[in-house]
Amino acid sequence: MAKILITGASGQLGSELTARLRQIHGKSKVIASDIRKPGGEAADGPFESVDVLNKDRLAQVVEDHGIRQVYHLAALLSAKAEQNIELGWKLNMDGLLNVLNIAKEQSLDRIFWPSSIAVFGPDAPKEQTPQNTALNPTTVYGISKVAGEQWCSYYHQQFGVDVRSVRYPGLIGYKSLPGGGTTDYAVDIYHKALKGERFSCFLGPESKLPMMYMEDAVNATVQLMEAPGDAIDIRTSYNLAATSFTPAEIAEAIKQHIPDFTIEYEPDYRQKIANSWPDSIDDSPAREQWGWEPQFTLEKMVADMLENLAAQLD
Ligand code: AKB
Repeated sequence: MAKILITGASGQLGSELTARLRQIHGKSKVIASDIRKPGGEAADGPFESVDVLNKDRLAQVVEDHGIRQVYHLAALLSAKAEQNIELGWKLNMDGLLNVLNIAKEQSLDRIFWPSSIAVFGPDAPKEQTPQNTALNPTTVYGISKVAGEQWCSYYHQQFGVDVRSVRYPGLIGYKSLPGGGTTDYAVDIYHKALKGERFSCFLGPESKLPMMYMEDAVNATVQLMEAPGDAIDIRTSYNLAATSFTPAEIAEAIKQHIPDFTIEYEPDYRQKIANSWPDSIDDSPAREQWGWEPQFTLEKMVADMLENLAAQLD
């Protein structure tokens, strides 16, 4: 197996994907990179300190390690990008263009880049949002994801770069904390519940959003990257779905395990971002073209999350 580079490897998805790809391909084949060192399982293996905005350094690391595939995850998420729109745009756009140009220049085999449900804005249907519909995002993060999708498609068409992408919903896992997203509440809630603390939610009780357990997200990513090229019809990014729930629904599911758990609602600026996103997603092209099928419902995810997080916090 040719070598893999992961950018943003210290982040919520990066740390889990690094661990999984090392299990599959071997530790020495998967190089983690970030501006900060990874913790947990992802710390166990080769690491390079790389700022994706420094193209020369990134290109050098790719060349020095004989990298053939890049999982480019370094980005600013929706809430953080809204608070620093210039950095959000610069990191999310220039970082991606650096990776795409290196892929072109060094004829890399395959690139993975995450898009998001944030590509959709208020003009898109809220329920079962289809793959192709009005996008018109109202966040800088969403704008950067729409532009990024178009760049991926362009580099594929013009230069033959084999770039693949999914539009992740909110991701929920126990191994690492997210940072700067609008869906982060759905991870923080478990930490508070297990500590016996009251949880203050920054979204209102009825804010329904598409969500996914980390194991499903990692499986989808690996499945897409292993699919034969002729199965990949969409070179912008695939809709991807597992479950959808509101803060009130996840709180209720947690109460089935921790009856004393209490939640209060104090919506802040992130409410506006959540309001602009879909409630649920139609991911039929991913299911039909490369066999995507999620394993985790809300109830299954809550049970697994509480069990694993409790063991970790012991
Ligand atoms: C965020 O909340 O910004 C992310 C996302 C949905 O892309 N989790």
